[in-house]
Parts: sequence; structure tokens; C-alpha cells
Amino acid sequence: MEKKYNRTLITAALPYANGGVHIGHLAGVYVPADIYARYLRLRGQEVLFVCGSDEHGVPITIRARKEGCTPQDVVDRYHAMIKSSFEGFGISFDIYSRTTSETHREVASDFFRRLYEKGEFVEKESEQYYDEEAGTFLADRYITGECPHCHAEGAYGDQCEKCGTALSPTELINPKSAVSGSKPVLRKTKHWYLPLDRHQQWLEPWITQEHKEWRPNVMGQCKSWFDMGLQPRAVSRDLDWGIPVPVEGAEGKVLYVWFDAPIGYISNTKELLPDTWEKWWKQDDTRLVHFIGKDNIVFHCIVFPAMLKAEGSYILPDNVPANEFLNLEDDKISTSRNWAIWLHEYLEDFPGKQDVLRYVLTANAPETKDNNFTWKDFQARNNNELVAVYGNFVNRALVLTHKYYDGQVPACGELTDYDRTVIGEFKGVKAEVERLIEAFRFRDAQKEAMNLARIGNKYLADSEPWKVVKTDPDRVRTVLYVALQLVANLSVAFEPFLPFSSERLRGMLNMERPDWNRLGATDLLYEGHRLGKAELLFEKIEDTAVEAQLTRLAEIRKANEAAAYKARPVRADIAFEDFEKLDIRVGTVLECERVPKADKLLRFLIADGLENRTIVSGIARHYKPEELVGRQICFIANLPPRKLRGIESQGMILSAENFDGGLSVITPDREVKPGSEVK
Ligand code: B3M
Ligand code: ZN
Repeated sequence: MEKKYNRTLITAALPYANGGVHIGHLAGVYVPADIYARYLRLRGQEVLFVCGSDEHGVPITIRARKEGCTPQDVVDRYHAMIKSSFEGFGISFDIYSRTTSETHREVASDFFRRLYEKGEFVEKESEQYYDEEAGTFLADRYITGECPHCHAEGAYGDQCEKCGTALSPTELINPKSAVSGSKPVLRKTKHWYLPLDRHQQWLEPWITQEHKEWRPNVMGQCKSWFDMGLQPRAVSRDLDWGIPVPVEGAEGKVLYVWFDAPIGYISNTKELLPDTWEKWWKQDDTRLVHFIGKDNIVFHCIVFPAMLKAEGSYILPDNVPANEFLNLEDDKISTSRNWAIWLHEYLEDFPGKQDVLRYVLTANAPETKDNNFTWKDFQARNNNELVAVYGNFVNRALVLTHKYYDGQVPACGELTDYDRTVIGEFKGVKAEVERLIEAFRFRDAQKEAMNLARIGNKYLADSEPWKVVKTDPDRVRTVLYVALQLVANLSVAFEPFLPFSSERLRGMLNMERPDWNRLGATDLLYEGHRLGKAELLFEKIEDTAVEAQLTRLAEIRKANEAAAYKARPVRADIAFEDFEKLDIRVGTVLECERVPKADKLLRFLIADGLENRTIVSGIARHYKPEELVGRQICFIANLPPRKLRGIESQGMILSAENFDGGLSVITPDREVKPGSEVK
């Protein structure tokens, strides 16, 4: 049965305030949510779009400890930064607040207390690691040790990053507290659990039968949780950062971050609308939609609905369109490895080009599977689609109108069959875009919008008004009239996707804010309407801009490799006499040249203080021969001669091998006489 909804409450996952937001977040959550919100508003529906920073949880305390500041300092800094990134990209939240707000503390505490009083929790004692030196229980992330599976050192209490296995802290071999470095001990502690096992009986049919329309990736994850059987989940933690558990006997305990964070959607609504918030959360003619990334599915489809149901007065989500992940240049985006494009950096590097990124991220949206962002594709989509198709069409239509009709919309003459076919095509776009957006298929919806521009370009190319103007001015009037209607339609169709460009385009058209319901109409601009000034809607992105980004990523990759480098362990001891057997000398390079047909080898003639000697060395990839002539090098002088490519090599040149395989010859610090010994 189709429900009758009168308003839509849209939430976007609350980003953790312990780092910036990057293109993965934008593509996965915030751009699709924003497209949806803008679209519904354009259609004249009652919409509320809510988000905010998620400011509790262990990672924030770890970051604070590392930086030597308080958790509040950390979240203050990142909250401001995240908020301004979202504003920069035109993410049209009605409110962007934070979970350290006073309202949130109240709402979350009340929520917990209510479940507690209704007997919706189970209390359980368990044993957990405690740091006696620091006098604190340890979150899983605060305990490190040897991985029981791959035996790597430094595995965390919740996961070994080396082999990826999920762990529990008691599995670690030789556990160590990350707070004091001491050996933690097990201590009894009490926590409150949400008995999800009890909720499975309604959750499972609610999702698998009543919400068959949810995305397959979402449904798949839910089903696998149900198949494993839901387990009680602790909703409190022993931690000093968070919202205190508001019941007696809970000193030193706070709400688990995943308990308070989704309540943030509610508190932010209440903060914005203190008098009417309940209609958004408690009236079943409100449709609730959560936009999230795939790693948050279980919390939004299972845990939060169970909390809402247990509370008893709230509606449940109607859909949870979760996206998969976006990779960057074929590698997983990673905050810790800085493998990301940060929004605040993009805004600095490409000022005024927010829509380009919005466009590319939607075109590559990871809706059904993980997807990849590359700078080359970014450039290609900008240059070949936004500039060559959309911008080009708009520019031709406007410039011709300025040229032939002094910037006024001409009168439409008689339509030909061809005109009617074209109009028919663009009339169809509205229904198609609507169908796709409502099915959360934003990629395809944007493609449809772009189709309008393709239709327009082809229409102008086929009709050639610049040629016909000499022979049939009436025809040109009609062609430009139709083309201008198409341009106006583009500004409407793209409004949810590319709001900045739509606004600029409306300026060029001298047009009011669009009404979605008029999309497809052929009288968006009237005869005689005066256009604004024509400008370029999009600019080409040059190779140099893309290369600068690729260079930056290459540097990050290099730095990561360097950081991952571990020195090779020292070999077994040798006797001193063995060392003395080696005869290492300094020589001066007299000649150096490539060995033909051997791309690794260089032939050296070395002055060694006796007779000159020839040495062949495999360092051709690391030096140009002329760089080395005249330089002093070190070589082993008493190795038996060896033939390499037909050349007798009398010794071995010493070089240091960098972690990345690069070779660097060893040179005495001050010049010495050729033949000097190295000891
Ligand atoms: N902060 C996780 C994340 O950013 C979490 C989302 C909370 S939504 C209530 O991936
Ligand atoms: Zn491991």
C-alpha cells in the first residue's frame, strides 16, 4: 500500500569532527542528499534537510591526545572546517549543528532515560581492560598488541590493520595500553545493552517484506545481519568524552557514540524548530530518508530503527539510500594516508568550480558498486561535457540572440516537423528525470538533464541559423526561440545538480527562480524578453591544473611508501678478520658510458692509483653517464674479475639502495687520492 506523505525529512550522515570531508563523503552522501532536497523543494514540497557534526567517540579523544589538546578543541576546529566546506559546495542543509550542543545533550539523555525507564535495555557486567596506571578503562582502539593471526605488532583491540582481521581486545597477544604503555588488567564493568535480538522479529519483515524497494546493497547487508542473528549491543562506554549516562550508578560512563549520533538528527531538528519539530519525527505523514555511506548501513537500518521503535513515538525511515565507496586514482581513499581530495583544498585550487566537482562526482556516483575518481576523467568530463556540450550550446544560443536580435527573445514562427520532434524529445526529459531522482538514481538523472543540452547542440548544428540567416530570417527566429527555451529548461533541470551554474545561467537569461513543474514548457521565456549578458558558463580545465594535482598525489604516495618502509634487519655477525679481507678503495671516474643493448649497465674507467681499471656497474637507471665523470666513487678492489656483456669488470662500485630501489653511489666526503683505502 502506498503511503500518503505530506513532507520529507532528509538526513545526511553526521561526519566525524576529527578530520575534514573529502570527495568520497561528498559523492557518497552529501551531493545525492542535496540533489534530492533541492529537487523536492523545487517541486514545491515541504522538505527539511538536517545534518551536523558527530563530535563524540574514541577517535576524537585519540586525536586530541596526539595533538596535545582537548577533545573539545579538536571538534571545534573540524566542525568549523566541515561546515564551511559544505557551504562552499552549496549543500543546502536547513541546519548544520553538532552533537556537543546543549539541545543534543538534553535530547539524547532524555531518549536514553526513556528507554531505561521503559525497561528497553538489558544491564550486563563484563570484563574489560583497565589501565591501572592511568586509572581508566580502555576503549578497544586504545589497546595494542600482537595480532593472533598474522603476528604483526601494533594490532588494535578492534582490528589488525596488517591483515584486516576484526579482533576483540582479549585476543591480542601481550596487550599494551596506548594511554600509559602499561600492561592492562581485566576488570568488571557494567553496561546497558539494546537487545537487538528481541527486535529482530519485527525488523526482519519490516525490511525484507515491507521495503523490498531498498537498494540491493542495503538489503543484502541487512539480510546477512538477520541471517547471523542480531545480538544485544552495548550503548554505553567507559570513557570521559561523550554524554554522561543519565542514570544512577553510571559514573564515568557515557553514551556510545553510535547511540547518540543518530539522535543528533532529532536534536538538530529540534534546535531549528523548537516548536514544530515533532511533526517531522512523530507524524506518520512525514517521510524520513537517510542518506549514508555503506559502512553505516547497520546503524541506520537496524540499530536506529530499533531505538526509535523502543522509544515508541517516532516514525521509521522510509528509505536508506546508501552508497558504496569512491576510490581515488584506483586506490582506497584513506584519511590516515592522506589519500584524498579534501574539499577545502579543492575550493582553494579550483575557485568557482564547485559545480564541476558536483557534476563529476554524480556522473561517477558509487550507487551500485565502488567507483573511481581520476583527475583525467575530471578534466575530460569538464572539457568534453560541461564545456563542449552544455556550455557550448548555451553560449551559441545566447550569442546568436544578442547578435541577431539585440538580446531579445524573438517571435516564434511556424514550427517544422523537425522542430516538433525536438520539442517532443525535450518534453520527455522531465518525467524521466523525476522517475530517476525518485528512484535515487542520480547518475542517470543527471545524464538525462545533460541530454537536453545534447538535443540543443544537435538542433543548432542541424538548423545552422548562422547560415540560414542570409536566406531565411523567419526560420532563424523560430530556431533561436526554440533553442532559448531549451536553454531556459536546462537551467531548471540542472538546478538540483549544479545550483551555482543554474543561478549564473538564470542571470544570463535574466530569468526568475525556476519552477520545476514548468520543465519541458516551450514558453519559459516570452517573445520580447530581454536577456542578460552572455558569459561562458564553464571554462576548460588545462593540463597543467590536472598535472599539479597528480604531482601532489604522487608526492603523497611517495611519503606513504617512505613511512611504510622498514629497515632491513641487520645480518648475522661476522668475524673482524672477515671484514679485513675486503679491500675497498676510492677511485676517480675517468670515463663512463652506457653498455650497448644493456639498459642497466654502465662501463667505467676508474683511476685507482695503480693502473686504471674497468668496472661494469648496474646503475644506468639511476645516473646519466656524464653526471659521474670526474666524481670519486668507492669500489671493492679484490673481487675476482667477471665478464658482463663481454666486458671484463674488475671490481664492484658501492652504492646505497634507497627504500624505493633507487641507487646512490658512495662518495668520500672530501676528495682523496685515487687508490685510498676505505676502512
Ligand atoms: N559519524 C560515521 C561516519 O562518518 C558517523 C555517521 C554518524 S550518522 C548518525 O562514517
Ligand atoms: Zn593480523
